Amino acid sequence: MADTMMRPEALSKTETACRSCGSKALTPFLDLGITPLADRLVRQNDKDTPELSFPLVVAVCPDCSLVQITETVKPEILFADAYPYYSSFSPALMAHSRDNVLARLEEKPLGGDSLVIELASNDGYLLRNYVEAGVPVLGIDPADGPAAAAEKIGVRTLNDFFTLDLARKVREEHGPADIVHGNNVLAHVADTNGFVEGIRTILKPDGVAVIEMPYLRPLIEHVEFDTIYHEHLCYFSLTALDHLFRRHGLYLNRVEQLAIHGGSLRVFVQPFEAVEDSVKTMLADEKAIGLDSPAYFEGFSKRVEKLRTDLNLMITDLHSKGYSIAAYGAAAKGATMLNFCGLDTSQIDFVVDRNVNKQGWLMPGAHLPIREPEALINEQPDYVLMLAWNFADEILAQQAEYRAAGGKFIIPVPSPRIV
Ligand code: DWN
Repeated sequence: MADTMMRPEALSKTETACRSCGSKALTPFLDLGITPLADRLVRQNDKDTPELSFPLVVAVCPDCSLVQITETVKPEILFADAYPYYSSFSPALMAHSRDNVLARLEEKPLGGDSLVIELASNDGYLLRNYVEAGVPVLGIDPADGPAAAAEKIGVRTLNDFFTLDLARKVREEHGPADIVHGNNVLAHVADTNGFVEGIRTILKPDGVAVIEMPYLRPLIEHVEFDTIYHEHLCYFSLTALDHLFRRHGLYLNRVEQLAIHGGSLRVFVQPFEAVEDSVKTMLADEKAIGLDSPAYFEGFSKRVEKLRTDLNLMITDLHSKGYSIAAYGAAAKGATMLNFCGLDTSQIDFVVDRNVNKQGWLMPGAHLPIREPEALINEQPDYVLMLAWNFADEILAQQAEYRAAGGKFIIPVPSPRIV
């Protein structure tokens, strides 16, 4: 292990059983090495301190099809107080969330005696829309900063991890919920089964849980390997989700495919079975391509290695010709991209990000200094590596001035290309 890395055994556990069904037949298919924590930004004066780093190996369960990483890092390490992710920094995500709430309000008449709960409610980015509609809400989020920001805008928030114990307390003290939202959280929890049982615990018998998560199929098809990091323990297919929810008396009755985050699913889960065609069709499609079996994942690591080779060739060629290179998006996925491809300040001068809570810090591992987006205009680097490629359209539009002055973006997935 590089002397910049430190792996205290007590802070993580290597799993040998499937996180969902407990199978011992986990089949590894991708090894991204021992890497620092993608969201654990580094303070300037800590840059010479060895960073916490852990194995990042991806495996598939042949029994329930769940794709998962095999190392579980303690949550208190992963989601430390300085956890800098604030959803409200993305206008696209805010619009996406507002549309979600408006659609729910269309489908289900809610009023003053209703309750909507969001798990991992962050800074109130989604529940604020229910508050505006006069619907009582309860946010649950372990990150101090975002939870405090939510309270400031009138979103009542429990600053805690959602567990089965907390679910029982919430049901007792706040009552069951008509709607439970959970966006990009199911993949983050170490106790997957306890979390799902907790969802069932806080749902009304006629309630619905509306859960969003990145979808495994585009991850594999578009080589979105950088969305793999220690905070994301699971990578879901509909087949694996169906097994998981049914184990807890919850039924995946409806599914929508979404473009956000490189391709996501929005699943509608209820305590009664009423499975719609959207689910039957997607399950059949997954079976038809073999997404439910380990053979589908053979060869993925070769495609990831080819992306790394191609990106390194492009960056090295540009750099050797004297072009200046920066990056956009101090995203968790950016840390995986940089560290797996071995990119750092020897080729890339800095990264910009609109999240003011990230500016002034360094990216994990690569130690790119995080600056404000205006630095692209002020310094006009020749190229910018788009680490937050899932928001490429929004960012390219936002950076029209930089591009008009001749600046070019490198989009790394599914294969590196210059726009
Ligand atoms: O599950 C998760 C995914 C869904 O979101 C979380 N664990 C963390 C997060 O992953 P990420 O860090 O890769 O997040 P994003 O939202 O894909 O990263 C976007 C980054 O780019 C953020 O730091 C915000 C920034 N940004 C920006 O600087 N200007 C984003 C937009 C849209 C912009 O215009």
